[in-house]
Amino acid sequence: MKKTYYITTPIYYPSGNLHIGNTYTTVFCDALRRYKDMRGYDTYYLTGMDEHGKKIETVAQERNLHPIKHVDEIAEATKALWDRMSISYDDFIRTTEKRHKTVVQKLFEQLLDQGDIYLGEYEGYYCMHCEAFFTESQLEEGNACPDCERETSKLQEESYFLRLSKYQKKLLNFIEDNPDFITPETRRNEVLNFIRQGLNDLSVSRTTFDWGIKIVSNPKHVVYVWIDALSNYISALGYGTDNDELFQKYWYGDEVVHVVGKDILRFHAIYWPIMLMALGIPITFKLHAHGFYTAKEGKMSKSKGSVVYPDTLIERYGLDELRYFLLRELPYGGDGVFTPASFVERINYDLANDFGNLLNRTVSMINKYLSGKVASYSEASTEYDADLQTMCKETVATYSDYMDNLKVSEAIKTVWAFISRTNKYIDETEPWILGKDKNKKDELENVLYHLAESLRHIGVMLQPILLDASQSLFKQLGIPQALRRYETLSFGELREAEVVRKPSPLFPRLDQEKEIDKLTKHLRGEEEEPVPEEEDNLATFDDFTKLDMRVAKITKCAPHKNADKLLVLQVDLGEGKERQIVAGIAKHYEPESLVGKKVVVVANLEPVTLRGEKSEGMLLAGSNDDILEVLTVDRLNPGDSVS
Ligand code: ME8
Repeated sequence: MKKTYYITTPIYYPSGNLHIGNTYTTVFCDALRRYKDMRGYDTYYLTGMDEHGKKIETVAQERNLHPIKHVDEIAEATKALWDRMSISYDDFIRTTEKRHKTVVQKLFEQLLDQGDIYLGEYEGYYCMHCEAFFTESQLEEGNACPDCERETSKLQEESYFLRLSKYQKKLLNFIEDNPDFITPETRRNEVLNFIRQGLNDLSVSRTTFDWGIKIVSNPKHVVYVWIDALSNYISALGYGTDNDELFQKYWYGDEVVHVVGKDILRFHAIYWPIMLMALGIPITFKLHAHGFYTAKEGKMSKSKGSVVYPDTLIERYGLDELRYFLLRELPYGGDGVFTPASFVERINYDLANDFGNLLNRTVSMINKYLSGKVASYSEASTEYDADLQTMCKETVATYSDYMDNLKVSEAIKTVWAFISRTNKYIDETEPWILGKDKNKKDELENVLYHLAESLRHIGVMLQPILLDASQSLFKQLGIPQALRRYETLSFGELREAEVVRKPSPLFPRLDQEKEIDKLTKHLRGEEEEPVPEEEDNLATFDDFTKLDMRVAKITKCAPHKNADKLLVLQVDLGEGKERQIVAGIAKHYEPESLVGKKVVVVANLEPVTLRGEKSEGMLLAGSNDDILEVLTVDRLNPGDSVS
């Protein structure tokens, strides 16, 4: 029987589009899940959305939508994002689903009946963002929330409480007896210190708003959003229902891992275990809290325009490039910084130069010197061979150890050290010199075999990280399916292979300066700057005819959710399918006033994503110091050409 592995991400708040922070956790869990699959585990990956609470209700109100409409939209967009990112989740739980609500209501009543939850009164300061109460002494200056530094408001209300104090000792003992329950160790110590200061009972219901799960025995209360949210890890498995097979299999299985960011450690390390203890459910999970991605200037902030969204990065640079960066740049236990320069440099140095070039050179040389065929294995004959083989073996062991211990960045670094070693092997063995001497054919075969076999190992180890590149490597080297499996990682397993005639670069090199500049501007929400006009910078007739300008009818138009200056338009170009265009004209037009207008569009511009919205074309407009006017036409029809 296979061992089981159940891994979860936090369920994210649908307060806006997800950024690279949430993306990191999701990709991190995806890589671990794929790794465990490769190691022969029976795996289950859960993610989802945390859709209740005052904060979500407020965001929906601001958008003039019923909360359910708002969360439906974001949940769909999130699933679409995960699909685009090939996230291998098995279930996407939403806390507004009936299957979840029923479980939460049931467990709340159970805790109430048992006396672990009781009715009392709360007086304190409430932070809407964190959905948490604080006492006056806990507040920062200006009555600010100690967690997020936003302003809190004073509240007094009837509330249910969970008896944390009753379980304090038991929890402390549990954490002390299970040194690997919380990782990294620094986080574990934080939790221990916090508990040792003493736990106050936790307010677990709210009466000041509606958007939540009602308490069955007293429906003027809704369940506190964290009690609601934490329960997802078992409600999704069917806990407490007639169909709890998944719960029996995975919760009581071999490994259960909750991955969270450091911001929500306390909820998972204190409230969740205490809820489980009170419910009589064993704490089978391990908790891993990772660090945060920040911008260069510090915390990513919407108002400063430093929040990075994954969409453009994937579209312009590729999924593997983003996965690699995210997983590599955040060290175990630490934080990471996203800057356009570090992102572009990682692509060029690590992916294109070190890794991509190694494959490219190897395939080219096997074609040039051995007519495309990798010869069968012969024993290590030089010290270089021996050294490479030893390092290959050690790399597999270290990589596996790191992955087993959730040290994904460290695992990747280990593989890259081996990539560097393999590149060095080419310099040491100089196959181009061996190729000139007919008597050195055996030696040359041996060298190229060593390169191909090393690359096979690299490809297998990178399968959970680089989804397309690892498969392309196998294809280009002609590695059969059977030898792409982890169990075959032993130097010499590769017998023979036929490489492709023409290697294709795994990662195209980027024009570094240009891309850093482009990305920086994009993140700031600035449109591409026009090329400065110079006197001798005349456009040729050919330049002009390259532009495909057409009439388009605007069918819909709305403000861009993440940028004040932009409007998002749907246009009909007579293509049978509408296109979306993002235009920087929000200061000059009310969105509705444009609907129905026939405008001129450059239809063959390279598509771009502006603040998360795809734009497939450009509107023509004229301007002077006072006005900006979109060019419109009268008698022409959508699709008619303009020249
Ligand atoms: O806290 N760097 O949801 P949330 C890395 N609904 N990871 C980051 C990050 C950053 N800058 N920003 C966010 C909630 N994250 C609750 C969870 S679970 C029962 C309920 C990731 O949308 C990280 O995993 O605020 C963090 O813990 C999570 O997103 C918070 O997501």
